[in-house]
Amino acid sequence: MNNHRRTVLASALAASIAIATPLTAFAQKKIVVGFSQIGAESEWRTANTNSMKSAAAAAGIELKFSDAQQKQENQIKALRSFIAQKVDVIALTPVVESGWDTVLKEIKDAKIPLILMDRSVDSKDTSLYATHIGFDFVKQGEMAGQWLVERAKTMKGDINVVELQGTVGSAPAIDRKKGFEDAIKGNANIKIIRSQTGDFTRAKGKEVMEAFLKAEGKKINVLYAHNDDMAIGAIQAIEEAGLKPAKDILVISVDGVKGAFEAMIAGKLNVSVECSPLLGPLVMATAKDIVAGKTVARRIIGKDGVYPMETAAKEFPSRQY
Ligand code: GYE
Repeated sequence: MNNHRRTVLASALAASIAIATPLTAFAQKKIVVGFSQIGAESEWRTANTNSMKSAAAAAGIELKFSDAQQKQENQIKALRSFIAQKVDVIALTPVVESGWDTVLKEIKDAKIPLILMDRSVDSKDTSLYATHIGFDFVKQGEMAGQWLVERAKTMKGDINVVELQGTVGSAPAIDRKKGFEDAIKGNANIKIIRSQTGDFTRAKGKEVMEAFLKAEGKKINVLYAHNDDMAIGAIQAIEEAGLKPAKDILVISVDGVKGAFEAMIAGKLNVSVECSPLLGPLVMATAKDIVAGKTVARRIIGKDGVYPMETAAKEFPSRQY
């Protein structure tokens, strides 16, 4: 390129910048949200991640997504990197409830608004986050327990329950356990004879159910799983042990994912308590409100409900996740 052409191009470029600058100055800056997700342990989690990503795209928000592979330390690292990048809003789904105070204080000091999504923290200082968009996990456990209390009216003798807990120390595992126990409390014949974590995964749910079956065999009347994936894994273990899930052993779980509806339609799962993972649109709308300086609700509760197997076929076509 000769010198003359270079000069012409350079001045054309300068002119276009001069024209472009005042225009873009009025255009709205894209909101950047840093999102620390737990991982991909369940069908629920995958639906939740997809909901966050598609809602961000639809809202014109840039989402910085970080997968913690179930480790709190990875989440803390991701949060610190969001602070360093000066994102506009941080969204966090804390894998466990405890141990967040220090990093949440760092986020607050950096003046970055924080949205807790799905799971909660046990921090006493609620000023550390702008809002918690999540669920009443105790209520979900109660709904599961109430279903069993009703069903128990048609059963005789002791009702022995085995429980597959979610991730140790996580809000849904702690609260779904408590809610279920509260609901069955007045029924002396309903007993939880074994309770262990299955990490919210199919593989671990199957493995732990195999151990339960080995130890307790035909004494088991009911399985209560804190999520559908563990229930689906356990159903396989029940079948491999030559027993009929939902008949020889009643199966109760939480989430309401497609896999659970399929299992209910196949007559292998008795009931699933819904906990909708489709929080993305709500999170993005809230992030926009926060950036716009609007006051947002401190607590927003997602959709829940109870779906017994009898309703599954009718409901299935309209399920969104
Ligand atoms: O029930 C389970 C997932 O935190 C509500 O996490 C969520 C739970 C959900 O892995 O399937």
